[in-house]
Amino acid sequence: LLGPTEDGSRYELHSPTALPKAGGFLWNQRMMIQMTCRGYAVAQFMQPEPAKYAHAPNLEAKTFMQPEQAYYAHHPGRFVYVKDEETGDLFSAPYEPVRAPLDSYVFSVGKADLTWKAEYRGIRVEMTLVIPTDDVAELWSVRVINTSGRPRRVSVYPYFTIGYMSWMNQGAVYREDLAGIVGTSITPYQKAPNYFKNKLLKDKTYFLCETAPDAWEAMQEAFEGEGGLHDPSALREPELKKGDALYETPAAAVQYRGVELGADEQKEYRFLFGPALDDTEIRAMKAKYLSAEGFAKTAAEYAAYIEAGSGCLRLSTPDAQLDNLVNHWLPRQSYYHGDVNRLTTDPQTRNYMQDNMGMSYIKPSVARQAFVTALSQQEKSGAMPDGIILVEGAELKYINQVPHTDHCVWLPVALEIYLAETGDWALLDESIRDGHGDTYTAFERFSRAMDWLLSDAARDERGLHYIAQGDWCDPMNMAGWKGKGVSGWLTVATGYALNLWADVCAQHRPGLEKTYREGAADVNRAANAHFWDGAWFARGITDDGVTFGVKGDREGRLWLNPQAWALLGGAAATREQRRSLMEQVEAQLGTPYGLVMFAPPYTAMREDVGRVTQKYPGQGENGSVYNHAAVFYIYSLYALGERSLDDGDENEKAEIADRAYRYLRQMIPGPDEADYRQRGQLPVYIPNYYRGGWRELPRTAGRSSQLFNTGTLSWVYRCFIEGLCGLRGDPRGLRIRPQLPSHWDHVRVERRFRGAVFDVDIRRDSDVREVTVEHEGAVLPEARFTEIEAGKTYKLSVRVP
Ligand code: CEZ
Repeated sequence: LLGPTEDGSRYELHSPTALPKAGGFLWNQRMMIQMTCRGYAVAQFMQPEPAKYAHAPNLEAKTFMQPEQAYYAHHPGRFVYVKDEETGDLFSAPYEPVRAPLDSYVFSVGKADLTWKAEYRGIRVEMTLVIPTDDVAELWSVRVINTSGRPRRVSVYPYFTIGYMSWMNQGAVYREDLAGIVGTSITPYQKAPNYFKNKLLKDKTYFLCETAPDAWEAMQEAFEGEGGLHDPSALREPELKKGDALYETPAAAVQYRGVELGADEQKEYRFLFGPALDDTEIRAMKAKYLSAEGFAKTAAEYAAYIEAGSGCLRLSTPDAQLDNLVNHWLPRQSYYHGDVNRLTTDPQTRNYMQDNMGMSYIKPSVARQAFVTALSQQEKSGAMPDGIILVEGAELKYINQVPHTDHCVWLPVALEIYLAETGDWALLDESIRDGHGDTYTAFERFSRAMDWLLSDAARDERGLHYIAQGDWCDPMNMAGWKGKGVSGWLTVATGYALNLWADVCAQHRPGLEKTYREGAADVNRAANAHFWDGAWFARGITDDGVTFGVKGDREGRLWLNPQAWALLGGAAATREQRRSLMEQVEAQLGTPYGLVMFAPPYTAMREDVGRVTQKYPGQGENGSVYNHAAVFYIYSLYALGERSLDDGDENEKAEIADRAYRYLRQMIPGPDEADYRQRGQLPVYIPNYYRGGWRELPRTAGRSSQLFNTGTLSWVYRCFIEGLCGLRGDPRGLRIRPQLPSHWDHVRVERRFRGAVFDVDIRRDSDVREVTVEHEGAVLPEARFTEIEAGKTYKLSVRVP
């Protein structure tokens, strides 16, 4: 059904129906396109706000990318119809809209391209999509191959949707001079000032052909006729009518008529599809890209761009499928997040910090700049704003108009990774000026953010953290909207942030460590006094003083985040607490598809918790396997495992490492076929959630959201690098503390770190009592490699008990 190619660099799916929503995505800093195995597309580009050049057939609301995107016959897509001129037989590649029963089919996701092969009765169509590194366009090659062993005569009709461009003005015509169809529109607006804002928008959509077609149709309705998209009327005529669209929905359909193909002969076509301001731009794009050389050059450049984000870890473990994800796809997805910030101009502050935190492993200079950018937007109070503006003049949209109280927490969290990876402590001495005209060093700004978390603005008289209209959980918008409700998660997370900051102070400004250490202790004391519910930590206390996420709750009884961050930040101070909450998490939140974010899911609105309770049970934040929350917990296990490595309790260590690994493995689709079918997704990215409700709604449990925008990545990558492989930087060098699952005896790792390469061979050895590291025949005095020289390769042999 599916599997990686031999060198692991691609994933191939052999059915268009088994995982109908499975897809892949390509991006650059200006655009993103997600395409399904069946030929549907969601593409957007920045100008500077996200916009579309292929639209739905009706007016679309502007929103962020949706999970479990619904596709329908007229959904934007890229298709090629083929008609046998002798028999009238029709099929389409990749699969939609005709849905003919193909004789063979392959959808192949590469890191820098997507390809499809669809064969029907001796004719094979191969489609390849590549995008440029620094322009908005789709480069399509279409090859039509006669595999039937006898001469054939076919008509080939690429059909690319342009869709409903505008209710003010839209149309399309074929342009001889460009050899292609150009759709023209005016982005609808009503306020006069918007005329000036919109003037330079790319309101044209072009579909250009390298080989001029014999005929075309630019009007969607004329193409489809009464036959419907699965059997368009226009294809029942010998030739397309060369029609135009005059305030009618545009489409780009062209015909290569009566193409003669000898046995084994093939024809190759190239097309360019994208948005433009005017003819000059279209002509320039055509000259630059639409040729065999242009395509080859673009593909090579784009592959090099993707390669630059290949990360710092190559794993070779007993689990080949896992290696495949870690070595090929995880850094790629993380790179996407860090390099384009989910194609928004105002990322949520916590997303911005976490997406960039993954860049510490991939392109640390980007992460560094993100700290500077974020800190330059710090408020006078020391608080961090809802949303970081990345483009001058951009507006705070959607969720950024709702007050959330957790943004400061993410600063030291992201900093910890950055410093561990780079050792770039000089960042803390950078002077950063903000919009109010104040200048502080980065160090001072971090301190001010931590001071804010400890201030009365952030905490109530009990020392608990206000939640306002949400914390990490965006839709938990009514637990504290009257100004009193507090967050259990944010309180224990603040304990973590303060402890992390105290660690930084210990290195950088030792005199300040005590303040933050005491602050953390105070926060953790308050958390224990008010949130510990006997066996786990509660999720919060509402405006009316009702504690929720507690054993008495029928729904939303146990939430993962407070447990994870209580482990990280030290609120779960005793061994009994830790054992208890770990057991409860396992028992109440465990499913074959990973840990759900809480259980049981809500089935009705709780007005004192908020709209999270209104989401469909098991979907999104309402108790799905929300991978971001799951990975916090997994990371907290690795962090705990590291601590217990120091304590030296062998059984506990093994148990924690096994749990962490199991939860991590469950985050990846496969490897058995039933699991792939249930999740419906290829293991080329980690989605933001899999459906929960494993007990309540088993039919849909495990189903992937197909949404690859998620804060999960940085943390998953970190879990592999620092947790499982135990190769984490510190001020003195590289510490080595692997936490392998107990059924693994041997792992080989290539780890890039501070300019050097570590070739690490990790083996279990019943003779050793602690991690032992050998370099060039000598055992290191401790499990840490110091005095690293950039450019060097070090071979380490590591033995673990
Ligand atoms: O968005 C994410 C946010 O981007 O939800 C996370 C949050 O931590 C991230 O910052 C958990 O709430 O508004 C909504 O209901 C949306 O569902 C968002 O909460 C959610 C979506 O996954 C975005 O695609």
